[in-house]
Amino acid sequence: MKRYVIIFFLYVFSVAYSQNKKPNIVIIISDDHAYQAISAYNKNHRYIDTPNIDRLAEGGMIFHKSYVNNSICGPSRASLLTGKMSHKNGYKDNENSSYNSNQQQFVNLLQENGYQTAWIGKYHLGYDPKGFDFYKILIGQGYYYNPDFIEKGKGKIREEGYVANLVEDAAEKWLDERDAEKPFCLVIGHKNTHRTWMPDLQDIGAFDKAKFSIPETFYDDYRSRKAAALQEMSIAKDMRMGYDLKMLGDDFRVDNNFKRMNEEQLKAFENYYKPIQKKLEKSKLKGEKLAEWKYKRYMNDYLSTAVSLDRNIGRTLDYLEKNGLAENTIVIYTSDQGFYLGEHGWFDKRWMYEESYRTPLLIKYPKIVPAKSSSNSFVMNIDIAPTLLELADVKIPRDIQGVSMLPILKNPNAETQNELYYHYYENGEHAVSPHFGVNNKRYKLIRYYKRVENWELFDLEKDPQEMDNIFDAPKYQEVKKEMMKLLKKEIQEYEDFDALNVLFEDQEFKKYSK
Ligand code: SGN
Ligand code: CA
Repeated sequence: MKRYVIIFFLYVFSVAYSQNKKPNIVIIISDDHAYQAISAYNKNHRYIDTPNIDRLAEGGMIFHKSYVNNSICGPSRASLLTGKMSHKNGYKDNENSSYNSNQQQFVNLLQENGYQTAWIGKYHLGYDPKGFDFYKILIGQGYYYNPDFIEKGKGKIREEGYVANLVEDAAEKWLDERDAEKPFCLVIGHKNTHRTWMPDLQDIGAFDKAKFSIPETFYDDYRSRKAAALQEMSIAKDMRMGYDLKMLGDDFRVDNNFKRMNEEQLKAFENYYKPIQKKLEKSKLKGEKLAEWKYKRYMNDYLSTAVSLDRNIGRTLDYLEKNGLAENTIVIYTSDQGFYLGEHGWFDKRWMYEESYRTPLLIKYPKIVPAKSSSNSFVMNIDIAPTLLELADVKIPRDIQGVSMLPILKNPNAETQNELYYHYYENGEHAVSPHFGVNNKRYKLIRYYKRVENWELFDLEKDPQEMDNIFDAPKYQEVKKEMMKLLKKEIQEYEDFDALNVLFEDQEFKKYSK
C-alpha cells in the first residue's frame, strides 16, 4: 500500500513539474529575408513556396504588421537582445558603432533564471558575445561556402560546406549535447538571404522556369521624395554584373566568394552561370530590357537562396518534433529586417518604407498561441525580449523599451501599441540619408537629416506604396500637425535626444507645434 502511495505522489509531482516547466526558446533569425519571399505571407504564392516557414503559420501565429526600429543588421540584432532602441543600446550603425555586450540583454536574465543559452551562426555584433553558454558565430557577414566560425573557447575554425547547413548542424549538435534538465534558449542566425545570394548546390537554378513580372513600382522616378532619388541601391544602376549577378567571365576565382570554394562547388556555379553569360553577351540587351534581365537574375538567385534557408528551418522543426520538444518550445522566425525585391527599383533595405521597415515574424508555442492565427497588431523587434522574459516568468526590467506581445499571442486581435517610432542612422554604403519617423495605421511621417534635409508624409490607406509625398498638400495640413505632435511625443517617450535636437531646430516643426 505504502508503495502505491509513493508512486501516486511521484506521479502528481511530475505532472505538476511538467506543467510549470519553463518553456524552451528557439529564435531563428535570418538576414535580409523579405516577407514577400515567404508563401505564408502571400497566399497566392506569388514568388516562392516556403513549406517549412509555413509550418510555423500552421501551428502558430503570423504577424502582418511586425517592424524593426532600425532597418539594418547589427542594430536590429542589438535591439533584439536588449529590447531597446539603438540610441539606448548604443549600436546605431554597422559602420561606426561597436556593441557593448556587457550591457543588460534578455539572454543574461534567462541565464540567471536557470536557462542554458547559445547563439549559433551570423551574429554581426563583434567577437565577444556575452550571455551565452555557447557560441559559434560567423566572422562578420560570413561566407556562403566553407565559412570561418569563431567558437567559444576554441577560436577560428573553417568548415567545409554550405553555410545554412553548417549552422543547422552546429545547432543540432548543441541541442544533442545540452543539459536536458535545464530549459534552453537557442538563437540560430542564418546568413541567407544576404547579398550576394548564393544557394546550396542542389538549389542552383531552382527558379529557371518561373515567370516574374516586375513590381508595379519598379520604374519609380522618386518624384516628391528627395532622399529616395539619391540612393544607390537600384537594380538597374547599382547592382553589379560580376559580384552580384555572377557574370564573372572565364575564371570565377576573381571573386572572393568563389576563391573559397572547392572544385565541386566552383564547377557547379561555373556550369550554371557561364552559359547564361554567353547568352546575355549575344543578346546585347540595353536600357529597360537589361534592367529587367537583371531583376530576373536577382530574383532567381535570391529565391533559390531562400529555398536553402527554408529547408534548414524545416530541419530545426523536425529536430524539435523528433525529440519531443515541440510542445514546450517557443519557436520564433524573423529576419533582421525586410528587403526590396525590385519595389521602387531596389535591392537592399534601410528605409522606413514598408518593404524594409516591416519584417517577417511567426511565433509557434502550442501551449498559448492558437494554431493558424494571424495578427494585424503592431509589434516591433524590441518587443521580443520582454515577451520572452514574461513567458519564462522572469521580471521585465523597467528600462526595456519594448512591450510584451503576450496579450497578442493569446488573442491576435489585441493591440499593445497604436503608433511606432523608427530611427535609421547609417550614412554610408547605398547612400540612404539618416532619418527618423512615426507612423500609425493610417499615416507615416518621416524626417530626413544629415545627407538630405526633408520631410515626407504618406497616406498609407490611399497610397500604400508610398509614392506620393503629401507633406505640402494643403488638404493634409491638419494631419501633418497631428503627426508632428505624435512624433514629438514618441521621441520624448523613447528619450531620443539626437532626434529631438533635429526637431527643435526645424522651421516646419516650429510652425506646426504651436
Ligand atoms: C554589406 C553589403 C550591403 C549591405 C550591408 C549591410 N554589401 O555591406 O549591401 O547593405 O552589408 O547588411 S556587400 O557587398 O558586402 O555584400 S547587413 O545585413 O549587415 O545589415
Ligand atoms: Ca540584414
